[in-house]
Amino acid sequence: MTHVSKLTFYGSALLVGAGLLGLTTSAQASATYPPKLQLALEAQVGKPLCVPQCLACHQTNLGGIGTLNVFGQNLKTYGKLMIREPDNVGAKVKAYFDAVKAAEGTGKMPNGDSDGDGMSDEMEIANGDSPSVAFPGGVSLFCPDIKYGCAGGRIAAVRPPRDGIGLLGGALTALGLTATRRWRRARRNQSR
Ligand SMILES: [Ca+2]
Repeated sequence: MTHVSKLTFYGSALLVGAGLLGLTTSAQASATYPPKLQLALEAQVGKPLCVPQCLACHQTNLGGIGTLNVFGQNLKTYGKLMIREPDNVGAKVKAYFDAVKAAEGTGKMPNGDSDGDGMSDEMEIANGDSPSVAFPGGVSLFCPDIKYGCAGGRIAAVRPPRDGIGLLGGALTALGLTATRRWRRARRNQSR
């Protein structure tokens, strides 16, 4: 690899790595939501729960705008739960389930069964199942990260994508920064 192409390669690695780290950071920007959601749902179902991941309300663990799953969309539509208001998660989650109870027997939305599989969101969450993925696909899907790390000997097949992207971003950024330092040192030595 020539000197110039080396610089281009390491520079690209730095940019891509920083970009991926930015992506990870933006996904984790709502890191306060999961524990707040855990408390709100525990109050709702009356039993201890895991800390739900972004998948609880989003289509992937990257989260982000425009990626709500059906349960997340129902929390937004009927509970008025919005982005960047973690302090209101408890009240908004309660508002959703209150709206579900108020609509019972009326045939009006919300019916409290986001994925339409006949089992209520509340019951699925209490069982650790996803309220967004119809039975049997959503069984034990509510806390996939927890299952990956410590599920009594059961290990999930793949690591959640957010971790992979974070590691890749960190590695590429480190590679780019190391190369930049080497290049500066080499230039300093040349100019002496
Ligand atoms: Ca359901």
